[in-house]
Amino acid sequence: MTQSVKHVLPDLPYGHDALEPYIDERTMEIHHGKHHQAYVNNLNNAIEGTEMENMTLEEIFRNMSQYPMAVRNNGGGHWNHDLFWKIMGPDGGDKPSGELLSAIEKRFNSFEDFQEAFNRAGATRFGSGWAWLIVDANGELQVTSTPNQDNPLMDVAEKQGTPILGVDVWEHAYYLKYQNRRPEYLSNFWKVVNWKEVERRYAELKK
Ligand code: MN3
Repeated sequence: MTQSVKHVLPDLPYGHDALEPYIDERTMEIHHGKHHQAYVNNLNNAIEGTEMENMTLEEIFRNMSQYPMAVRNNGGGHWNHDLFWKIMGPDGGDKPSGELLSAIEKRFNSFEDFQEAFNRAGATRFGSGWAWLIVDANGELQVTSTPNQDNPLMDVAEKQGTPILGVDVWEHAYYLKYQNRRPEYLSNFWKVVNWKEVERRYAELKK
Protein backbone atom coordinates (compact mmCIF):
# COMPACT_ATOMS: atom_id res chain seq x y z
CA MET A 1 0.00 0.00 0.00
CA THR A 2 1.27 3.42 -0.86
CA GLN A 3 1.76 5.88 1.94
CA SER A 4 -0.73 8.71 1.69
CA VAL A 5 0.77 12.17 1.76
CA LYS A 6 -0.93 15.18 3.29
CA HIS A 7 -0.89 18.32 1.26
CA VAL A 8 1.01 21.15 2.94
CA LEU A 9 1.05 24.91 2.58
CA PRO A 10 4.21 25.84 0.65
CA ASP A 11 6.35 28.63 2.08
CA LEU A 12 6.17 31.90 0.21
CA PRO A 13 9.41 32.18 -1.80
CA TYR A 14 9.80 35.81 -0.59
CA GLY A 15 8.64 38.03 2.26
CA HIS A 16 5.04 39.17 2.66
CA ASP A 17 6.11 42.73 1.84
CA ALA A 18 8.27 41.78 -1.15
CA LEU A 19 5.65 42.67 -3.76
CA GLU A 20 4.97 46.14 -2.34
CA PRO A 21 3.73 48.57 -3.49
CA TYR A 22 1.82 46.57 -6.13
CA ILE A 23 0.52 43.87 -3.80
CA ASP A 24 0.45 44.94 -0.18
CA GLU A 25 1.90 43.08 2.79
CA ARG A 26 -1.41 42.62 4.65
CA THR A 27 -3.11 41.14 1.59
CA MET A 28 -0.23 38.68 1.17
CA GLU A 29 -0.37 37.66 4.85
CA ILE A 30 -4.08 36.91 4.73
CA HIS A 31 -4.05 35.47 1.22
CA HIS A 32 -1.22 33.02 1.86
CA GLY A 33 -1.63 32.35 5.59
CA LYS A 34 -5.43 32.20 5.79
CA HIS A 35 -6.98 31.59 2.37
CA HIS A 36 -4.37 29.22 0.94
CA GLN A 37 -4.02 27.42 4.28
CA ALA A 38 -7.80 26.88 4.33
CA TYR A 39 -7.73 25.31 0.84
CA VAL A 40 -4.98 22.94 2.00
CA ASN A 41 -6.85 21.97 5.20
CA ASN A 42 -10.17 21.50 3.44
CA LEU A 43 -8.51 19.48 0.67
CA ASN A 44 -6.88 17.12 3.18
CA ASN A 45 -10.22 16.65 4.91
CA ALA A 46 -12.03 16.03 1.62
CA ILE A 47 -9.67 13.32 0.39
CA GLU A 48 -9.13 11.54 3.72
CA GLY A 49 -9.84 7.83 3.44
CA THR A 50 -10.40 7.94 -0.34
CA GLU A 51 -8.31 6.85 -3.33
CA MET A 52 -7.51 10.54 -3.88
CA GLU A 53 -5.10 10.42 -0.93
CA ASN A 54 -2.70 8.53 -3.16
CA MET A 55 -3.15 10.63 -6.28
CA THR A 56 -1.45 13.82 -7.39
CA LEU A 57 -3.67 16.85 -7.91
CA GLU A 58 -2.89 16.69 -11.64
CA GLU A 59 -4.20 13.11 -11.75
CA ILE A 60 -7.38 14.15 -9.96
CA PHE A 61 -7.85 17.19 -12.23
CA ARG A 62 -7.76 14.99 -15.37
CA ASN A 63 -10.96 13.31 -14.14
CA MET A 64 -12.25 16.18 -12.03
CA SER A 65 -15.86 15.67 -13.12
CA GLN A 66 -15.86 12.29 -11.32
CA TYR A 67 -14.82 13.69 -7.93
CA PRO A 68 -16.60 15.78 -5.28
CA MET A 69 -17.03 19.54 -5.51
CA ALA A 70 -15.05 20.03 -2.27
CA VAL A 71 -12.01 18.49 -3.96
CA ARG A 72 -12.51 20.61 -7.09
CA ASN A 73 -12.75 23.84 -5.06
CA ASN A 74 -9.99 23.14 -2.56
CA GLY A 75 -7.65 21.10 -4.77
CA GLY A 76 -7.92 23.85 -7.39
CA GLY A 77 -7.43 26.45 -4.67
CA HIS A 78 -4.24 24.76 -3.49
CA TRP A 79 -2.75 24.17 -6.94
CA ASN A 80 -3.65 27.61 -8.30
CA HIS A 81 -2.15 29.51 -5.38
CA ASP A 82 0.99 27.38 -5.39
CA LEU A 83 1.53 28.47 -9.01
CA PHE A 84 0.56 32.08 -8.27
CA TRP A 85 3.21 32.58 -5.53
CA LYS A 86 5.92 31.13 -7.77
CA ILE A 87 5.20 33.14 -10.91
CA MET A 88 5.49 36.38 -8.94
CA GLY A 89 8.55 37.87 -7.28
CA PRO A 90 10.25 41.05 -6.11
CA ASP A 91 12.54 41.08 -9.17
CA GLY A 92 9.61 40.72 -11.53
CA GLY A 93 8.25 42.88 -14.24
CA ASP A 94 9.53 43.77 -17.69
CA LYS A 95 9.00 41.11 -20.38
CA PRO A 96 9.85 37.51 -21.05
CA SER A 97 12.74 36.77 -23.38
CA GLY A 98 13.89 34.07 -25.76
CA GLU A 99 11.52 31.38 -26.97
CA LEU A 100 8.60 32.41 -24.81
CA LEU A 101 8.70 36.00 -26.07
CA SER A 102 8.87 34.77 -29.70
CA ALA A 103 5.96 32.41 -29.13
CA ILE A 104 3.88 35.18 -27.52
CA GLU A 105 4.62 37.56 -30.41
CA LYS A 106 3.78 34.87 -32.94
CA ARG A 107 0.49 33.97 -31.27
CA PHE A 108 -0.74 37.41 -30.09
CA ASN A 109 1.03 39.75 -32.53
CA SER A 110 2.91 41.61 -29.79
CA PHE A 111 3.67 41.35 -26.08
CA GLU A 112 1.37 44.36 -25.49
CA ASP A 113 -1.50 42.68 -27.36
CA PHE A 114 -0.98 39.57 -25.23
CA GLN A 115 -1.14 41.66 -22.04
CA GLU A 116 -4.34 43.25 -23.27
CA ALA A 117 -5.94 39.86 -23.99
CA PHE A 118 -4.85 38.53 -20.59
CA ASN A 119 -6.12 41.63 -18.74
CA ARG A 120 -9.41 41.40 -20.61
CA ALA A 121 -9.78 37.74 -19.60
CA GLY A 122 -9.23 38.74 -15.96
CA ALA A 123 -11.39 41.85 -16.02
CA THR A 124 -14.35 40.16 -17.70
CA ARG A 125 -14.37 37.01 -15.54
CA PHE A 126 -17.63 37.60 -13.67
CA GLY A 127 -17.39 37.09 -9.91
CA SER A 128 -14.41 35.09 -8.69
CA GLY A 129 -11.86 33.21 -10.75
CA TRP A 130 -8.55 33.22 -12.56
CA ALA A 131 -7.06 34.36 -15.87
CA TRP A 132 -4.44 32.12 -17.44
CA LEU A 133 -1.76 31.77 -20.08
CA ILE A 134 -1.73 28.09 -20.98
CA VAL A 135 0.03 25.73 -23.34
CA ASP A 136 -2.61 23.55 -25.01
CA ALA A 137 -2.34 19.97 -26.27
CA ASN A 138 -0.93 21.21 -29.60
CA GLY A 139 1.79 23.18 -27.84
CA GLU A 140 0.04 26.47 -28.64
CA LEU A 141 -0.26 29.38 -26.23
CA GLN A 142 -3.81 30.40 -25.27
CA VAL A 143 -5.31 32.97 -22.94
CA THR A 144 -8.32 31.79 -20.99
CA SER A 145 -10.13 32.23 -17.69
CA THR A 146 -11.92 29.92 -15.27
CA PRO A 147 -14.53 30.50 -12.55
CA ASN A 148 -14.01 29.92 -8.83
CA GLN A 149 -10.93 27.71 -8.21
CA ASP A 150 -11.19 25.76 -11.46
CA ASN A 151 -8.13 25.64 -13.71
CA PRO A 152 -7.39 24.52 -17.27
CA LEU A 153 -5.92 21.17 -16.13
CA MET A 154 -9.44 20.09 -15.14
CA ASP A 155 -11.61 18.09 -17.54
CA VAL A 156 -14.45 20.51 -16.67
CA ALA A 157 -12.57 23.53 -18.08
CA GLU A 158 -13.85 25.06 -21.32
CA LYS A 159 -10.32 25.54 -22.67
CA GLN A 160 -7.82 22.96 -21.47
CA GLY A 161 -4.05 23.06 -21.20
CA THR A 162 -1.24 23.58 -18.72
CA PRO A 163 -1.03 27.01 -17.09
CA ILE A 164 2.36 28.74 -17.12
CA LEU A 165 1.02 32.07 -15.82
CA GLY A 166 -2.10 32.85 -13.84
CA VAL A 167 -3.62 35.71 -11.92
CA ASP A 168 -6.09 35.44 -9.07
CA VAL A 169 -9.05 37.79 -9.62
CA TRP A 170 -10.93 36.88 -6.44
CA GLU A 171 -11.60 40.05 -4.46
CA HIS A 172 -9.50 38.65 -1.58
CA ALA A 173 -6.46 39.05 -3.86
CA TYR A 174 -6.79 42.81 -4.24
CA TYR A 175 -9.67 44.34 -2.27
CA LEU A 176 -7.71 45.84 0.66
CA LYS A 177 -5.54 47.91 -1.65
CA TYR A 178 -7.63 48.32 -4.80
CA GLN A 179 -11.24 47.91 -3.56
CA ASN A 180 -13.34 47.45 -6.72
CA ARG A 181 -10.56 48.53 -9.12
CA ARG A 182 -9.75 45.11 -10.57
CA PRO A 183 -8.31 46.56 -13.83
CA GLU A 184 -5.75 48.60 -11.84
CA TYR A 185 -4.72 45.49 -9.90
CA LEU A 186 -4.36 43.63 -13.19
CA SER A 187 -2.20 46.31 -14.75
CA ASN A 188 0.07 46.35 -11.67
CA PHE A 189 0.29 42.54 -11.67
CA TRP A 190 2.73 42.81 -14.60
CA LYS A 191 5.21 44.65 -12.35
CA VAL A 192 5.64 41.52 -10.22
CA VAL A 193 5.60 38.71 -12.78
CA ASN A 194 8.63 36.46 -12.39
CA TRP A 195 9.25 35.81 -16.10
CA LYS A 196 12.23 33.53 -15.41
CA GLU A 197 9.85 31.08 -13.74
CA VAL A 198 7.24 31.40 -16.50
CA GLU A 199 9.96 30.80 -19.12
CA ARG A 200 11.18 27.75 -17.19
CA ARG A 201 7.68 26.27 -17.18
CA TYR A 202 7.24 26.97 -20.89
CA ALA A 203 10.57 25.31 -21.74
CA GLU A 204 9.62 22.28 -19.63
CA LEU A 205 6.41 21.79 -21.65
CA LYS A 206 8.12 22.30 -25.00
CA LYS A 207 10.69 19.51 -24.35
MN1 MN3 B 1 -6.79 33.63 -3.84
